[in-house]
Amino acid sequence: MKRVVDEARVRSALERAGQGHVFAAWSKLDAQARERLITELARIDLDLVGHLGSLGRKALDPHAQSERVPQFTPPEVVTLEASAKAEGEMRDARERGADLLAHSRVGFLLVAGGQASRLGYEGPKGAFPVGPVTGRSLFEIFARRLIAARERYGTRPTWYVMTSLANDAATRAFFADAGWFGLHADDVVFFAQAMLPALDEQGRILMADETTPFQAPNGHGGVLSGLRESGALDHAKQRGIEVFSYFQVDNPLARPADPLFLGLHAAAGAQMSSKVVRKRDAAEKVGVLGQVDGKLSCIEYSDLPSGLREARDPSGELVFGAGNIALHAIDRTFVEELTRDGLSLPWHVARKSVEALGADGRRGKRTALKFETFVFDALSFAQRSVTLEVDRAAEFAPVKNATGEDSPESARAAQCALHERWVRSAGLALPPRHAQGHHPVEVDPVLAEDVDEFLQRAPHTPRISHEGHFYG
Ligand code: UD2
Repeated sequence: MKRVVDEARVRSALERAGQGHVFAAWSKLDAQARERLITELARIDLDLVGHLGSLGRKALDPHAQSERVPQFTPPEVVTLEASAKAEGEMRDARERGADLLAHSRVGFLLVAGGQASRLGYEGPKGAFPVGPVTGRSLFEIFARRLIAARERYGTRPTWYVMTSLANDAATRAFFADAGWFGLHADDVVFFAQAMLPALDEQGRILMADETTPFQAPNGHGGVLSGLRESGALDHAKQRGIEVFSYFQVDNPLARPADPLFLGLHAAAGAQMSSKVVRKRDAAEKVGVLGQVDGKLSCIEYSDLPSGLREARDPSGELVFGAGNIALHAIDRTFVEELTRDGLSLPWHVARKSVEALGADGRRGKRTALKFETFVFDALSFAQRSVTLEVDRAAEFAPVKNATGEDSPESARAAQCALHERWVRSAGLALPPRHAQGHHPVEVDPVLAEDVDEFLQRAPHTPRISHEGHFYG
């Protein structure tokens, strides 16, 4: 009885919203399939869908594009040169960051809800094997970095892992099978980000099949509301966490327990800070940090006018060269403020080709509009922020594509190149070069996270295998 009432309510709401087509197959469905469809549809926020539909139409309409080009200015960056000069200041910041880590004031926040479509990998992206000698997964490498923090600072790291509906169960199972990589199960907190229906070019809900609306994760900006809605934000507060160290699942060189960055952020009284690397060249497709109409933002590659993209300062450096590597320090209280009355980050629309039902009811390639919010859009709400430039070779080797640039192969080569330098500095022997040109060496983060630690920590006898030399 109850379901019939719900069905009538859901149906009339969808019809009023101009979305009645989702019932196209109704007469062919059995009772169970009808139940499934109604349950799925009842979850959709139709006001939001209406809003996104009009945003989508605007994004597709060439006449509706913004008439005014915003004012772009470069950000203030703590550069590598400046940090070398201000040695005392950096030492103080490092101590402050170490103190935060030692008192378990830092929560590690990984976003792993993406769909890894460019990589073309079936499982959760974090399960992808990327350790050049050990074949360790991205998740395991990150876990080793948290264990390194536990050992260095005598702390108890809490790790928040954002998944999405598509990979939540597989991610949890991967961690459980691996015994949480040596962390306490209690200290790893999973939460799934929200999903949103994808729309066609007319703003109608796309159907993946006759009973399932096509859904996609709501972007990494969903981490902020996800923290609150899942209870993870309260959990962090109860644990005395003051700042989240945010990182993305695709970068095996990400160093979420970096005392310098965390200390600079805290010393500046910042709400949200970022690490950047100097862009390889003007054409590199990463977002850059910059001021947009006086507000700090990350400017996506396609949004920066080409003249500014190429512009260089008198020393020959790119004016907009602070490439975003998606490592942020975000205060817990800042997340609380931002999400208190419902978060309103701007929506970004992407046009993608997906397998879905067409107006004829047949499955095939369809154009979908997907809607996402981006975490870095929260930067413009921060009163204070630190932008720290770091060495790309030491901190950024993302796995994005199946081959070529930013692929598993380039990420493995970058890890080897970094560790090769440490091994050379210690005057140790290297294994023969790999067919791809690098010496296959890998250093466990628990042994060393930089060259100084590598030089300090003995003994240095690698485990030698067919795959290369492993120091751990
Ligand atoms: C991102 C940045 C780019 C640059 C680059 C550095 C955006 C839009 N662009 O490019 O400026 O900084 O990274 O590596 O971010 N994710 C979720 N849920 C989602 C979508 C993504 O958890 O709904 C995660 C995903 O699992 C991954 C990360 O966010 O860890 C990056 O997502 P992406 O691959 O869409 O971003 P990308 O590579 O286009």
